[in-house]
Amino acid sequence: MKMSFRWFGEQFDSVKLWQIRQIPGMVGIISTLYDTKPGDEWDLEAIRGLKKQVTDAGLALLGIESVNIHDAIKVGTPDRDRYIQNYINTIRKLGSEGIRLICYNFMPVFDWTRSDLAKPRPDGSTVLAYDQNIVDRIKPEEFFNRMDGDSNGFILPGWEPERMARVKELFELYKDVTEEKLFDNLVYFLNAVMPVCDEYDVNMAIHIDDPVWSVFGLPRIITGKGPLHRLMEAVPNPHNGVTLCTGSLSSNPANDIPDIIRSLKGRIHFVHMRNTKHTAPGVFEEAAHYTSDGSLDMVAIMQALVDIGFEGPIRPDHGRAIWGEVSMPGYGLYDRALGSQYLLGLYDAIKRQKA
Ligand code: DNO
Repeated sequence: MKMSFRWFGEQFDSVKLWQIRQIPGMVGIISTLYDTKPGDEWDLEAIRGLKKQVTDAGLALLGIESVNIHDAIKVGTPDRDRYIQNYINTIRKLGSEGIRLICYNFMPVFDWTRSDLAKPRPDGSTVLAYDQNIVDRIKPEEFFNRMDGDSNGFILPGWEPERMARVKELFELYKDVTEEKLFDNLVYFLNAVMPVCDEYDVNMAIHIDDPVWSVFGLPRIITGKGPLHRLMEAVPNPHNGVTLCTGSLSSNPANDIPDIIRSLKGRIHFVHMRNTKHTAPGVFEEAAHYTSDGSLDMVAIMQALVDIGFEGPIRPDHGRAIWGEVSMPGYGLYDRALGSQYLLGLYDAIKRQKA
């Protein structure tokens, strides 16, 4: 597998490419043009510029996380085809630059959701956490301020202030969008982009909803094995695949992650690997990647990935804030670097045992 690191670009990230390059076994970067808005067609020169920065640092640009989807596409408004066309043009440009992976999500209004971005743990580190009881007490329009106030001054991915200023309007837009409708709109979108994905061999990899249940009454559809298979079957093209995010799936402990991995052989194009610790139903916090620090069996998960022959990009997902580092919550250098070493250690050991 290709160990990679999410990086938000020079302007937006506290972590530098040269630092990432010094992590043993790190070969790739997952990035985005952070200053584009959902629905925009990407600029070819800007894509080339990003790629050059990454390759000049001795790394490969292995994928984009995310090319975000405009609300018109998710809601299915009459102007959606215009935004789909922009998306197709962006895929073509990325493909022509040899970038073959696009991670995206299909969550309405809010991307990943947390009630706390700096929950202290007994060792003095802090982590992202979710508590449904807290979320239930907050109004959606106040939620952004809570996330933003806790973000160390960074713009959180999926929580761009311009969009969040329109939260009320967005809720209105989604008021008639049921889960079924959202699913149909996703299938419509995928069918439209598959031809260009075929032409350039670009994999679309949908991210698991996070958490995997409805938040603030908004529909969520990418929540576990059944829905994932339904989507894979609805658009059977192998370029329609999954970003297997262990942390998001684990928000529902009933999700058997090794089993889900085995069942999706050939359709997992990207892996986000992190550990979470569960304290009660609907209440969890993030943990170090190390298995005993959380509730997930990271060894069994890595074993399943090796068993299905997964060799694509994988990245350590959110890390704890440790050693006094100040970064975008979840996206510091230190703990993700540690996590990558644990994951590579598991991978090497399991591979060798199999050989
Ligand atoms: C949060 C991330 C998400 C993810 C998007 C994919 O840290 O896991 O923002 O990148 O949902 O589109």
